Amino acid sequence: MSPTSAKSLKSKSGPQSSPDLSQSMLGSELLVACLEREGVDTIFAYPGGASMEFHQALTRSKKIRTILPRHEQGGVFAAEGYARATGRAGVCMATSGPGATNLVTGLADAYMDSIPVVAITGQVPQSMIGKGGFQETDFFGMTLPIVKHSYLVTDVNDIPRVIKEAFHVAVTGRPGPVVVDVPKNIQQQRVQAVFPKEVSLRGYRPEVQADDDVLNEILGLISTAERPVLYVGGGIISGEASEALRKFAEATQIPVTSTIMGVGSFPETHPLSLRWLGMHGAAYANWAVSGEMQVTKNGDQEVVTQTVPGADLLLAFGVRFDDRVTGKVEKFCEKGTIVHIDIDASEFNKNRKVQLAVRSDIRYALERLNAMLKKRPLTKKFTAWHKQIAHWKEKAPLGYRVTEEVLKSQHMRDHMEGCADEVILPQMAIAMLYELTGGEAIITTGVGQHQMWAGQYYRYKFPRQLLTSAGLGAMGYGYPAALGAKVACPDRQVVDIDGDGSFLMNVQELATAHIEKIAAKALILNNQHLGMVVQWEDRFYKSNRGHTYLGDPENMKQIYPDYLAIARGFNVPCERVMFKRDLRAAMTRMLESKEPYLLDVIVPYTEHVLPFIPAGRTVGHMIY
Ligand SMILES: Cc1ncc(C[n+]2csc(CCOP(=O)(O)OP(=O)(O)O)c2C)c(N)n1
Ligand SMILES: [Mg+2]
Repeated sequence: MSPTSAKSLKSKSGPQSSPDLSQSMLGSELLVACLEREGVDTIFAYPGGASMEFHQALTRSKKIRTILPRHEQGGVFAAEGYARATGRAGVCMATSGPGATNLVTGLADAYMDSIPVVAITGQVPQSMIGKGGFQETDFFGMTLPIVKHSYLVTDVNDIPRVIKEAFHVAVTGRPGPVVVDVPKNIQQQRVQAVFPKEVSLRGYRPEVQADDDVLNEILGLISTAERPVLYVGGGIISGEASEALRKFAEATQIPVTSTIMGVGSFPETHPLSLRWLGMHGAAYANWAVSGEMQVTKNGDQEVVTQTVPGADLLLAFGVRFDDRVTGKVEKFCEKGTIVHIDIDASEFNKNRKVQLAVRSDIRYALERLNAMLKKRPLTKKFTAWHKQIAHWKEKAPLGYRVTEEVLKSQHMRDHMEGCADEVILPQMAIAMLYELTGGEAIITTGVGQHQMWAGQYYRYKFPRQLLTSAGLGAMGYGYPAALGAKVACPDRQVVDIDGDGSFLMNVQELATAHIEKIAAKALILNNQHLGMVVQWEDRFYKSNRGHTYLGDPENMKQIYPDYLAIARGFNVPCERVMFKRDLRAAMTRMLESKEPYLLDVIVPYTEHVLPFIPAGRTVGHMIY
């Protein structure tokens, strides 16, 4: 068998052909062949000295579309967007050193939100490792706390096994990011390809199923409960358990609240939906879980007492009791029995002690529960509980209005030219987007107030519809994630609802969108501020502005930066809207565009996201 160099491959079968697997190949070609075998159709890859061998091999792949992001962080966020939209592993690649370190935020994000990502990085040649050579960083070591698993490939023959394992680990059990670091000399070595058929990882058994006894116990708890609530999270989505959850909720008539990660796992338009809970969640969801509370003072001491009881049974499925959900954790569903089902036992009793912890694949558990309920239907209807919840929904619906603060704001003086009734509130713009897209769009977000409003004023009907950096809260996530989602789902409308601060953090990805013809839209709710930090300044720091203004202090009347000019530079169409009367037509043009599109909506910065439970406080402290 004659060795096949990249050059001879090119001359034999043209630049687009795959390497012939019957012949020996380069390590780099072998890795690309392995990716093809995993069904990878897209990779977000930025080249450099230590990874250009891979890029050379990628130019010859017929199956993989290589997208060049304009920053590695854009690439890993796009891979995450792809993964969140599909459930398949998102794949990104970077060179050693700065290329790899630029991936770190995205890996941390994928780790926090349990998103399957495979990140392939070039590394300096093995002979240079540990010598502090040009662009050497210990990427394996650096990322250890933020990956599900990682590999430093030290033998070219290991590539097929490593890649197969990497994808298996990323998507099975509790999903997460996997790093594969490959020294350059290994990419350049010749090898005879041998592909393993199966993966066998000692000690890794991601498939776990609850036994019937414990599931029966759960049904027993439901039958004796008066006020049960389902608290569901991202595990329902990654576990493909939405359909089973809907059947279970309908069979038991138990109301459902979700975490932000769980948004869409249960249709928010369903009568049993309590929307999402936590710091900025629906008041009625928080009350349903923890009860209504009153805070009184006893000298210096605060006393929190429950005035109306909340859930007496909390079914926590595929969640992790994040502090943004629980607030002061001792008061979270203080008086209820908690059943926690999760695939990852390390979450049990980590943040909140529970009465019953069950390790299981959530879809299996729900389907089994549904089968049991079919045989022995529940007779209870929880009528009084539903009445109480209806009362709470009436007492504190989500809502917004033009307040005195808005009318007196700098925004009004500088931009609105006395047209007070033409002001666009950020919530309004999102509600309009919901209407104009029929609630069908895939939404991504940045991080901040706009993110919370995107959660509140768009209603999500299906899983993988809201793609947001929840656990890490990484600004700059929105637009690159939208690109990844749009590449994965080209027939869907994909809109990034973004903040002016967040959007600017990965603004360079407008180039990727234009050059790669990815028609993801960006709706910027431009308040010229780091709005969420401003909100905290207003509430806790007497409105003293600590570097939260993003505009030009010497010319506050001007909108800064000028996204119209920026977008022009990228050849991306862009419009700016300041007055309500222009919003609908502009948004329609954005949605109808077949190209990437930017809509810069100028909104006041004075709005606060409500409801609001300050960090570490209780439902009794909720402002709504
Ligand atoms: C990378 C990063 N840096 C800083 C923060 C802290 N932070 C959270 S929200 C926020 C303000 C975001 O501003 P913008 O994107 O304009 O959204 P807005 O709140 O105004 O809607 C900041 C600075 C963060 N979450 N991520
Ligand atoms: Mg802002």
